[in-house]
Amino acid sequence: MKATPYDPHRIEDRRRQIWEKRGSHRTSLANAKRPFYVLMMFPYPSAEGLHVGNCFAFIGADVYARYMKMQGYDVFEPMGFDAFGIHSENYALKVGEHPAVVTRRSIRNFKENQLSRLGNMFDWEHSINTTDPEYYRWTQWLFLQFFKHGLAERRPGWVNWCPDCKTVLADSQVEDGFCERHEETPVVRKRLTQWFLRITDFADRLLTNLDHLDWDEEVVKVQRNKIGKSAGAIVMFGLEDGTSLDIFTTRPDTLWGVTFVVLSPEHPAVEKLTSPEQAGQVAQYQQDTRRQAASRQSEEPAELSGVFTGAWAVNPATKSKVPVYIADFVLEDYATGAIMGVPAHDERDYRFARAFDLPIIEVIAPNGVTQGDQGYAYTGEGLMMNSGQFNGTSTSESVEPVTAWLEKEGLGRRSVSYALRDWCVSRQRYWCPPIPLVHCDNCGIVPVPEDELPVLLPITDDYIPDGSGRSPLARNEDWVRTPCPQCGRKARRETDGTDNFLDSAWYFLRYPSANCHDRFVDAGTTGTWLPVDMYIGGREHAFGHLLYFRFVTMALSDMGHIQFDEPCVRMRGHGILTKRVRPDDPNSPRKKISKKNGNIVNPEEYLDRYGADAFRIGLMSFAPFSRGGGFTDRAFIGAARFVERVWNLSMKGPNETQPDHVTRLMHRTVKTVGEDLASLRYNTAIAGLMTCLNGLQETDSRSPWILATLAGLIAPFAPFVAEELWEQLGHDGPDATVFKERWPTFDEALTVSDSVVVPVQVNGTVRATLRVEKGSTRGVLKEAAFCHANIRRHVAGKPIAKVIVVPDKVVSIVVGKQPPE
Ligand code: ANZ
Ligand code: ZN
Ligand code: ZN
Repeated sequence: MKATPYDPHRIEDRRRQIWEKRGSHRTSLANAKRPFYVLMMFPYPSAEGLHVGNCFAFIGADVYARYMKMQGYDVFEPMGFDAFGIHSENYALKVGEHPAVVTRRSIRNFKENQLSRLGNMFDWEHSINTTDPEYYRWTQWLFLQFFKHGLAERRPGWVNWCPDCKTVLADSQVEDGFCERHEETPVVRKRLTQWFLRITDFADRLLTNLDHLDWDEEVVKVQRNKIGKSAGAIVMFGLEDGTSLDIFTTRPDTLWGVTFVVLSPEHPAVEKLTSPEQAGQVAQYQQDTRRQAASRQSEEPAELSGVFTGAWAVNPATKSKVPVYIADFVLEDYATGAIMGVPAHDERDYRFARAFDLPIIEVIAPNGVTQGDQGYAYTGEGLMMNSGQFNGTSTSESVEPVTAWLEKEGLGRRSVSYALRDWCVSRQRYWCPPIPLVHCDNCGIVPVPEDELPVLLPITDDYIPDGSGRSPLARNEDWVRTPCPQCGRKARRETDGTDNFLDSAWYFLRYPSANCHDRFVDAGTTGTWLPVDMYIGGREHAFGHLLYFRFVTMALSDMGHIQFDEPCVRMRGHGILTKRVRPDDPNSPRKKISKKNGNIVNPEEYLDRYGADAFRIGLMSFAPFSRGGGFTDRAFIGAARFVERVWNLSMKGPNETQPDHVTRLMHRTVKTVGEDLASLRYNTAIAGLMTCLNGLQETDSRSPWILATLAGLIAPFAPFVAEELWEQLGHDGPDATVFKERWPTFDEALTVSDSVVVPVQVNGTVRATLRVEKGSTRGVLKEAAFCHANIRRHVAGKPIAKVIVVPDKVVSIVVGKQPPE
């Protein structure tokens, strides 16, 4: 064997060619015995190129995929491009190029110059691009299935509107009331006719299924919160005109303490209720609150505002009349959009009552003793009082009997509310798949026949949004005018497109069927490969994408198109990378790596300098993969050194050296690194590999088994070098690869280190005993002896005359007399 110095680029180019030639990363989907689908969140192909955060996520997912492959699974690791949407479009508008042109160029750059260099097992034969008509044809088909099953509906609704994007935003694109892309631009609420997908129909199932999913805990927590299930009752408050108001409460047991009612400013009953004297003020207030950002959903204003409507409602329990207000802290689209005010026991209601000088009636008494007005609401437990036949009932068991009583008396009913809102999927932008519907004066809304899909997005230069609330496509008369598919008369196309979250809500279904042209998925392939076995991605998508794709899966399953109702068995979130804004200044704060923070990292630079293997190890070694952490150049220098040392040791070729303690070290490393890989603890795995390498180098242990095991251990992280070393070890057949069922095995009995007890003497007297690994060197023993507290005490201040170490037997220290002061 000819020893060559470590040259990452030569090694990686050669290996890449071999993989390419052999089709090593092409999964034979039809012949898989142990299918294992590893999915990672596909990127939007930005013009800036691949972000180092993407690299971190993709490499972390690939390390896992490669480990599973070495366990004997047929691993499918696809990659694609989420190329529709506002990101790509806004960039195109900025540089004045057509989005299609920009997108095509960005995808090519991502794929050819960047993704292909990471060393991932991407199966490019099963790639997708959401802007490809072959793909969005099925996105449109999907929309039609929802439409045909009554799960897509067009109705007016309050939507988040970014005046800069000039379009509707999804809730997940609004951050604290500002547009995620325009951080200076407050999102306004607009009432527009939009297309909604009825995700709320699935709220309960989306929630209960979470109990059985092996998903990232934090993501599950966010989903639970955002679905926000609340059990309570709807209470009917009578109005003067004989009708009644439905009010949702989680505390029907506080009904006797209600002293006012508040409606949201947009509540449909407001017009009818408002007295002529109050009409002016009410209208003014409605206008003022409408102009405010959607942020009122997230923050509680310090000052509560509101206006009296002039109307009164009847408390069904006490029959007393209470005033009806409107106020913007009551959300129009939550529960019934109306609340009953219980100032004695709800903090917000208390502040409202004090602001508007409304009575406060105590109905819950801690220990049965009334409190009087203490300057705040009593929200704790207690006994009901001033509540008729319920007096003395403990709050821990009061909700149920009060609800039963309301039902019996016909004054209310049990009810559950969800915080989850329907998904507004329509977008008034150009760069999205057109909704495949036609508006006909004669027939109403008519779907485009499925065999006429896709409705192609016309390639035109007239794509700039005008802020009218309508898509630029609406100006394209040639495109809009179309005969009605049903009656053939003149009709008009729907001009809204769909949210790009719809593209990404089903992409995982399409990868295995990427080459299936007559159906949205091939049933057989889908049966073999889905649901996804492991999904790795950012937790910031917990509420958006990760909920939508569960919903779409559930709906398709109910329609009978697929046989499972959850998209993936396991999901793990990864952390984010941070970096000092000024790398040379240790006081400079660490921030998420992003263009905005001015601490961008160009992955190509690192790939050029260190090669992909070291880039991968460096990226995976900063911090726990699931947490993320600080990016430093040092990690890459260390990683490159490590790979080089592995290379050099192996290049010396095998010898006969394999001491017992090294055997144990290897077995232990195989075990712990395997466990770390299975749990995505990559940084710990790398630390373990480094310790192992030190042990091998110290003893120059290079038995054939050691070298083969080492190649296997590093393979998930450093696939290029691992394959080369594997070949050097004699596996040079046409299909030889370290990845095929080659994860090293270990013997549990050999994973525990063999230890011995070594006495430490000072001037002939045993002063301590050390438990050390058998075969520990003189240096290790000496250091351990001098670290021992008792030994330190006995030698303190005295000159050391002699230290004799007999490995595995004894450490003997001879000290002189303490020198006089
Ligand atoms: C009276 C009451 C007394 C309430 C009390 C609470 C404590 P969650 O848990 O979030 O479901 N509420 C109902 N609809 C609302 C809306 N559209 N906008 C704002 N607040 C609304 O909260 C349910 C409680 O939030 C309901 O119970 C109602 O106030 C208020 F001591 O009714 B409660
Ligand atoms: Zn915006
Ligand atoms: Zn018609």
